[in-house]
Amino acid sequence: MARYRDINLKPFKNPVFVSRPTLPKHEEFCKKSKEIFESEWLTNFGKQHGILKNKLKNYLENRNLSLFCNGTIALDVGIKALDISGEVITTPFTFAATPHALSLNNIKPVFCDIEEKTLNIDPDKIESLITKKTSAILAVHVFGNPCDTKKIEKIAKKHGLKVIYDAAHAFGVKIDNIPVGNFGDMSIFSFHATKIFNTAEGGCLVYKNSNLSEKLYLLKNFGIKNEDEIELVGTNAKMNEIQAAIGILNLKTLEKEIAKRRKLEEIYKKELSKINGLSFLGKVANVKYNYSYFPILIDKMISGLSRDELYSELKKYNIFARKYFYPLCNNFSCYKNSQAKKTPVAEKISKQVLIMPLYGRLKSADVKKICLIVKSITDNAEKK
Ligand code: T4K
Repeated sequence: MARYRDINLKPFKNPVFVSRPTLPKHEEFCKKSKEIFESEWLTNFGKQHGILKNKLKNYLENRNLSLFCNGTIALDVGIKALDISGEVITTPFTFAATPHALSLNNIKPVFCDIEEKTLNIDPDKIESLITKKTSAILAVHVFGNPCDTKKIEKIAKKHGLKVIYDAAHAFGVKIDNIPVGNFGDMSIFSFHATKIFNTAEGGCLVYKNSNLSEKLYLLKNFGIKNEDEIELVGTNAKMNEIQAAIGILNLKTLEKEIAKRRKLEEIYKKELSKINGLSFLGKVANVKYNYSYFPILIDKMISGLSRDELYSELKKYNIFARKYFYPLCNNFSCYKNSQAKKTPVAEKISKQVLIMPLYGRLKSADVKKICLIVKSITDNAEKK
């Protein structure tokens, strides 16, 4: 029943982006930055860095934690610290940073197909990709939906492989009440402006083996052991004091941000649930979600409308949804030999997925209006 096609909806006055950074109160930030200015200490493991590190250890319930200038460098350094080499099995349905961090370490990413239910790497398809050169599995908790850690780690144990989780989207997520970073050998988080918790740019690693602490420190600080000794080839991956200060302030409001997003997701689901050919991701039991993204899937065969058509129509209303993750990593020209055809589920999903705007400052009324616009676009498609 087409009921929405004739509604005259005006475009949003200002662009509605897929995400907007959570920001601390400006006065609070000014106070913090005054403290930093007065200390005349801007980076290289300063006071704010120390405070944030301790707060995050508590929040993530992990005593092994290292801060970084961004999530990509954290992953790069983590791969080096674990001495991973040869081939690593990973997902093609992720941001470019995931396979690039492997390639930049001369490791071949071997792309494994994904599960339709979670959009994460399909554990049942991992074993057939293991060769003599495989040294690790790099799984991604896509959109904050946790991977099947039990199955992945069972396979890893059987074959003597390391497990790294790219938890860039999963800060604040818990599985069976255990913070998501406590699985596998190591997890990376991104604190980019668009993430649920941000330090403008930034990231961290949490890891199982405490013996890695010194190596990680050296790898992220030029390999400098002391003024007389440079022990290894390291980079500059340190988080600075301004980044850390933003993190300290944003951590205070994180749970509120998550709660606001949960409410907005409920509105989206209620309003969009009856559209033919439009579906949402299922939730995994016993998971505390962080509501970092709101993905929808559009099946053109049923809705009469492709994801690309919906994406373009939304733009006319000043709504900038995003096609995460399209193109698939194994369709990038630099990974073309990896044959995306071997990952049919990922191939299909990458053409159907659309991430809708979701952030705490978005108003309920705006989400309702976005839903009305989606309904009118899909109604029009049905009419054709
Ligand atoms: N692993 C995974 C699975 C990842 O998704 C990512 C990053 C990483 C690793 C690497 O972590 P980092 O090295 O980034 O810490 C964005 C983010 O830049 C990227 O962090 C994120 N994933 C990816 C999924 O999304 P773009 O190219 O889409 O960003 P951009 O600039 O188009 O921003 C998206 C929207 O957000 C804009 O339309 C407007 C809004 N925005 C953006 C910024 C930067 C704001 O409102 N304010 C801002 O400051 O990659």
